[in-house]
Amino acid sequence: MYGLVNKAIEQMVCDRFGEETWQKIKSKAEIEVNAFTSMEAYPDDVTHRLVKAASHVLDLPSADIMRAFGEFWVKFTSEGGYGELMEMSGDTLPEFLQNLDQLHARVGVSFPQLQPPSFESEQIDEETLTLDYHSHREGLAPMVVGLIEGLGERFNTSVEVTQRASKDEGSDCDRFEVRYKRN
Ligand code: 1MF
Repeated sequence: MYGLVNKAIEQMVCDRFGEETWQKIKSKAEIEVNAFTSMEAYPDDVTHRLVKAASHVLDLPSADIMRAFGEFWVKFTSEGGYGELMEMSGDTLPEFLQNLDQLHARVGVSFPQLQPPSFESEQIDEETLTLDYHSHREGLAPMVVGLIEGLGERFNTSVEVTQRASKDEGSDCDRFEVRYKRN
């Protein structure tokens, strides 16, 4: 994934636990580089190693870290140079989710090494939608829960996310049910 993702992990850890903890995590993950470069594509393994090492050092389940990271990513990108991209992608939670593929298509024009996921949402009733998440990558479903929660905060909307199908359990994609209400 692009270094931007690893930089966001670094930022989240440093904000919450400080620089020293980040150094521990980096060393545990056997990361040799001093600093990640946003626009360089790194092997996915680097990101996975960071999450695993953080789980070990912080004594938290990997899924909790990925979920917190998803939430953090929404703020990080909105405030860190991608605010316009985020604003273009919708004014409400359901609208934003509808436009996610378009958002990734925009990023992919400039950054061809992007391997964008694909999201398909279906409105069930006024307060419920389902979201199918297709990715080239494995094991990121907990991050998607956090991303939806982060979008809930962005749009002042309470969300309750339940995973309804899982690629780990043989489904062709992960599926989430999202119950939401604007505050
Ligand atoms: O392939 C990638 O490197 C990649 C990186 C980040 C693909 C997708 C994403 C974003 N996505 C991460 C989790 C899913 C990964 C997967 O299943 O394969 C989160 C998508 C998302 C969901 C809900 C709300 C907002 C979301 O993201 C908004 C977004 C997405 C991408 C970027 C910014 C905001 C982005 C911008 C520039 C990038 C990389 C990603 O690369 C750079 C950065 C700086 C200079 C040059 C290139």
